[in-house]
Amino acid sequence: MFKLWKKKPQEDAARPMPAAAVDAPASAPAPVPLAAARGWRERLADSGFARGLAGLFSRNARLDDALLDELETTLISADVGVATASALVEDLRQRMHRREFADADALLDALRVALLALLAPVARTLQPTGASPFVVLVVGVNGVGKTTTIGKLARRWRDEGREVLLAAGDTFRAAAVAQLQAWGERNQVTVIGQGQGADAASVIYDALQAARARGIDVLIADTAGRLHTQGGLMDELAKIRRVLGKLDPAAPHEVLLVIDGTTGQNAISQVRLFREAAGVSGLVVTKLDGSAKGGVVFALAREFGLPIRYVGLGESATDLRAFDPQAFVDGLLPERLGAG
Ligand SMILES: Nc1nc2c(ncn2[C@@H]2O[C@H](COP(=O)(O)OP(=O)(O)OP(=O)(O)O)[C@@H](O)[C@H]2O)c(=O)[nH]1
Ligand SMILES: [Mg+2]
Repeated sequence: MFKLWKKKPQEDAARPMPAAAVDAPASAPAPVPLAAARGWRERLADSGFARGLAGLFSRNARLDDALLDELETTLISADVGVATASALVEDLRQRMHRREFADADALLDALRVALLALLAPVARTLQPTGASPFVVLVVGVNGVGKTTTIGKLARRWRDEGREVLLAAGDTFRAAAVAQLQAWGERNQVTVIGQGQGADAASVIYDALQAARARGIDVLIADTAGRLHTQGGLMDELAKIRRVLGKLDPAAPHEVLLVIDGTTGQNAISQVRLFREAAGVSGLVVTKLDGSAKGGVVFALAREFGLPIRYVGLGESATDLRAFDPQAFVDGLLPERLGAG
């Protein structure tokens, strides 16, 4: 969906820029209820993790060292990371040798418990309360799903009865403002922007002032995608933080780093560098539906312990889920083996 906003530089240049503040029309179509969203297992079934494990256990359900060797390889190829995969499998191997598992089903259960234990410390949901407005700054490398995530968050929080305002802090591309505006219109949420070439920090500062004046509950600020290796652009994030701090020393109350679930181990260096430059307080892992391998979530959990706030399981408004380790792990692992 929303391919309209895929990057087309020639069109960007020609697109007229919106006025300073664009109020959404009241006649937008009624939203689909969040309850209509499809299940985690269905969305995660194509991931490298789910396919790898399903294949492994259906081929080789005998409990032996070969199964554990293959399990380790499968976890590593699903982006879990060498250190995490080895630690998980070594523990299972010792327990197998102590005859703790009656069969491969019992091993699968133990793997499920171990994976859940890895995720438990990072399953901390985001409640945009305790400040008014609660300011969320969204950062990340190019194309990871920042703007889409903001659209989905706006929808979620508006559905919860909060007043939401969006700041079009991606001033690099003309289409970036229009893309945010489209999400705003769809969800009856106002977008504050100044258009291409404006100073991102000043757009977001203005938006915070407007949010205060209007009694807004949550302000979500978009930013341009940037490579974590681009020092100058990373400095811009520090400037945005400083400028917001002039209006509210506690703002931003949350800095969400969006990670593309298909990036693999590069996600680790993204978190490291964005955390230094922008003080990341939570992660969103997108695109876990489709071709993602899925294992990077475990690598991130083990490496950083940063809360994983949400995961993206598709492109539409209802496809952003509060991170639920149980649903996630159950979606990745095969169901019991006995039946098959
Ligand atoms: N399948 C899938 N696609 C997603 C998800 N989240 C975002 N996308 C798609 O990823 C593409 C890029 O999303 P954007 O939201 O524009 O990404 P961005 O980080 O704002 O990009 P820049 O502003 O250019 O840095 C779009 O086609 C989105 O529809 C997801 O959870 N699943
Ligand atoms: Mg964007």
